[in-house]
Amino acid sequence: QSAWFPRRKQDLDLFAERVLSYGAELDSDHPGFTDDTYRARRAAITKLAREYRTGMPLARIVYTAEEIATWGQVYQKLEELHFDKACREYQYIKPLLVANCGYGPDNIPQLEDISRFLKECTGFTLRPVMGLLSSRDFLNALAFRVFFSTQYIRHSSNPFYTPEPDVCHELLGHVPLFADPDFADFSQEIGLASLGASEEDIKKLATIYWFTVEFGLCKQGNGVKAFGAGLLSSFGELDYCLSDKPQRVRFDPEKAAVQDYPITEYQPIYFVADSFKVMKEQVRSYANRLSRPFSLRYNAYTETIEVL
Ligand code: H2B
Ligand code: FE
Repeated sequence: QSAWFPRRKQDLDLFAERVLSYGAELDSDHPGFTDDTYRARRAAITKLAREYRTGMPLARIVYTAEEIATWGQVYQKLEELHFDKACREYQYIKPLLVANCGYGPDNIPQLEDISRFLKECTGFTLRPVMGLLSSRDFLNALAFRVFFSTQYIRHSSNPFYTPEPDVCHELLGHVPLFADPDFADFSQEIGLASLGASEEDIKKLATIYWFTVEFGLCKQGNGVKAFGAGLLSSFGELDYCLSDKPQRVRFDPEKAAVQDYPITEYQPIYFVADSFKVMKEQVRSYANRLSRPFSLRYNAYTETIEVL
């Protein structure tokens, strides 16, 4: 039998402490580095993530007026942009999140409410995380339809910038599409492919994740719209990605898997998917071609991985 990987949803509890960066500690170039109140707040919220175990209700955070104001600024600015740049699936789901999960400019929604809603839509759930996980740990969770989400918000000094994921990125960028059945299937497909994968294949899958879940575009009618969370939660790049400046090519997992990309500037190249359904099939057959000495099946009743 090859390397260990999570077989049961509870196994994801083991990843909680394995954060690569940030979490409770902040780097010296972080906007909140010299703000002791912000650091204490982060420490309190990340402590709850560290203590979380599968099956527990997700802690409710009472956000401060300052935090809600930061959220409100981001929320309103993005809403204007989403109107003609976000894919139709996003536009369809957003009002459902307003109606069911407390989305709005004056309220930061609670992970618990979102997680329950997503569970009813597609079986996806959220769990809190302290900060960035390794690609392997992060992708492995998707096999169980679990998305690791941060629960703190960016520093108020710069509402339109964050060097790391925060609730604005997770809740406005990622969450809506996990309510879409094809997108959910697609995400789980990447997760299943990552279980017990070689380092080389993890890198490829993480790159596919980057060019789809984070920075993906898709065809829509005669046009092209954004569905990647990194785009949907970014003011500048959402405009830029659909302008005539970057290159746009049809999504092909073989190509996307080995495409170089910058992480601190706008992408020079984007991949355009035909649809979530097509993208899901493409990734499924790509994953089947990766070599692994076993095959897997997810048992949704027991929430376990069966190794065949
Ligand atoms: N960890 C966390 N907490 N959130 C992410 O969005 C994330 C991560 N993305 N680890 C991963 C890495 C992504 O960049 C790919 C899969 O490497
Ligand atoms: Fe993200």
